Amino acid sequence: MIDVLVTGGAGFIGSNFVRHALAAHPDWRVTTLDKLTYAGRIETLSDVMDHPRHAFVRGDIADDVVATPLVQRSHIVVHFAAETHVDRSIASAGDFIRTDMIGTYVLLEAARNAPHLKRFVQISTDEVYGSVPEGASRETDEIKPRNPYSASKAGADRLAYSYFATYDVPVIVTRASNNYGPYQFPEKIIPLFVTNALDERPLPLYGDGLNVRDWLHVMDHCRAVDLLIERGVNGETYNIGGGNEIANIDLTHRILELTGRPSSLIQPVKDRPGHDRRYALDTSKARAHGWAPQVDFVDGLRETVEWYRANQAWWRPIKEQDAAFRAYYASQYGPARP
Ligand code: NAD
Ligand code: TDX
Repeated sequence: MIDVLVTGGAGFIGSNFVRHALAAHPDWRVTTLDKLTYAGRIETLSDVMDHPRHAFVRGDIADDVVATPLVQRSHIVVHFAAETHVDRSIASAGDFIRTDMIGTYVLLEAARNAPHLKRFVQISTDEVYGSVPEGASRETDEIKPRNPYSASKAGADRLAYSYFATYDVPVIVTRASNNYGPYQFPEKIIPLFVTNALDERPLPLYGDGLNVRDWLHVMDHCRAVDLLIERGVNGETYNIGGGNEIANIDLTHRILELTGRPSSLIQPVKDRPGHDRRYALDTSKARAHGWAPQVDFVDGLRETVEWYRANQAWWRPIKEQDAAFRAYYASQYGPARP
């Protein structure tokens, strides 16, 4: 059996990866290590909690007593755990430094002495390149992160590389574009706007709405990571993008169409400070290894809206009963309607 440690497996992408891994690899034994912060939920993994090849450990990646033995018994580490929301990093950066940088350092230190380790996947982000006014970022481009989230991710991204260059830890780094799909926490634009639209609540669009993101279906991301575990080259970095660039205002109109709601729900609000205008990735390197996104954005967005419509039992408790979420929402957007 191959022992695979997935950090952050109770979050959005990590949970989709755990399900994918268990289904695609009968010889993988998967351990999820997750602190269950506000963004991690045990309900997100409910269908695999009793799976015979899956174990769940609640713990902090920055706690070496918990994290080190888990890394040291693994053949593969896929490191998703992070603080991930740009707006929260702007409000308060401390947890981003602690988890994204120090937590990654703890895992990498453990990886230095892991006897069976074949692969350490550092899940990074297209945000490390900073705003890209034109063209598409290549892996060799300079990194210019511009907010505390992307700066902490850039630190982790390069720290992981340094552990390859210095200590031969078998690291690959992946930089994905904006993900969408089931189980995304309802503070990111797509789940926030879909769930607000379903409830006929305002959609708070930042600035002029012309910022562009490149959307990648979460399962296309999971398939890319899986393939690069097999075929990636240690020390290399791989961009993973969906090739679906769209301005936020156009995305918002599509969500309104799919939910059957009027454009009067759009509420222009103050812009995000330092708001990156555009991200875009050149993905030819990952494609040369045989990966290509499979999910068409029109279908993927429609299915995602349907998922949120059908799975209200997953997101309503967060939006309606979680005091911390409601406090965050009020501080970011003003008081929510009761
Ligand atoms: P998420 O916020 O949905 O999930 C993060 C998970 O990490 C949660 O389950 C949380 O409980 C856990 N976690 C946080 N701090 C932890 C700690 N100290 N110890 C253990 N667990 C901890 O995030 P996501 O959107 O699934 O992102 C996963 C990874 O992918 C992150 O590294 C993120 O930077 C990267 N990424 C995300 C996107 C995107 O569009 N969502 C795009 C590119 C890269
Ligand atoms: O209420 C909102 N209104 C709005 O206009 C929110 C939450 C967002 N936006 C805009 C800001 C961005 O231009 O939508 C765009 C997407 O915002 P987010 O969903 O917050 O994602 P982003 O900041 O692009 O970062 C995401 O992609 C890269 C993930 O959160 C990161 O973890 C990932 O690395």
